[in-house]
Amino acid sequence: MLGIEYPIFLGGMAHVARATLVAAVSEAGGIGIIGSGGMPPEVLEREIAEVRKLTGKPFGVNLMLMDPNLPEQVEVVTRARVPLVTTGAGSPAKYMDALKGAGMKVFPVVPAVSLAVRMEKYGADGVVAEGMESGGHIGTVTTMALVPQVVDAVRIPVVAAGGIADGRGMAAALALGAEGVQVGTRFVASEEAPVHPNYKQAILKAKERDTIVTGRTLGRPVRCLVNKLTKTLARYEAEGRDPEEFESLAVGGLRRAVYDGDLETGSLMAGQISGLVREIKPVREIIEEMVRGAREILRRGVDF
Ligand code: TUI
Repeated sequence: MLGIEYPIFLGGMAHVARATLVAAVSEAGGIGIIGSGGMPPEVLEREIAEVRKLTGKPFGVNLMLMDPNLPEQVEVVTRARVPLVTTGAGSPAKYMDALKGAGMKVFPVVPAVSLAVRMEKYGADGVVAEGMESGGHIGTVTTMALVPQVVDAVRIPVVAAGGIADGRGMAAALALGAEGVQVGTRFVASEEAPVHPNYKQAILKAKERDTIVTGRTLGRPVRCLVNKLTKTLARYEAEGRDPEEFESLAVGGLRRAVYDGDLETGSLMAGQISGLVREIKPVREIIEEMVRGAREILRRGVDF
């Protein structure tokens, strides 16, 4: 459907999934996806042009549906006719006809079965079923439970996301009925990710219990590596403080993490699979190891 070699999506991570990383993933046979969250429309237009300069292979754009610039961003991707659009943090129903009308494949990211079913009705070409192990804005269901239930509920292809960082994770996702995987955290710790070294090192250092979800009480749950910021945010929530106090600390957190490498007051968004990530590697190596590992497991089978 997408003309790619391997069914591996780059998570459309705001500030992280920029042209260099996106092109590297597409060049290596997966599909890079620009994270347009927080991007002014003219910057998004430049990023799309930059990706096209770096690779002739298919790529995508993720639309973060809470972005204040969303209508203009939709115009940009529609005009550019990017091959793939994924969406996150809301329902893209309003934009579906415009996106489909421009001939693009649309894969909404969904944290629940009911949303997947709705998206199929609106004409989605596939869905990314994202479990709560993921970094960033999440739902409440784990990948292991969500993926097979979404697979049973829709007829369009399902891509599994959340907790996948190697060939074992990919094989497991395929065993659950997914046709592909979306990977975020593993690619943050890649050579090509335009991310401050402190952020990458923090992922390498993290163990499986070193993430926390904050913002649930405010209806906007976000998973990050535990640090001074998340500890304060969690305390504010427990104390039932004014949401504006929470917001004033959280705002700009991802920028501080990605660009400044601020380990104390940055939002180091990352998934629970961070504990598995021990080395910064080139994107091509990450993808080749993932594909080789998954194929080996699935060919060999498992004795029991
Ligand atoms: O969107 C993500 N992950 C993200 S977005 C993001 S930017 C951000 N920064 C600070 C605060 C909040 C966001 C960081 N990480 N993943 C896909 C995803 N989509 N997860 C959950 C959802 C979702 C939630 C509700 C999708 C649809 C939805 O629908 C509600 C409705 O309208 O029915």
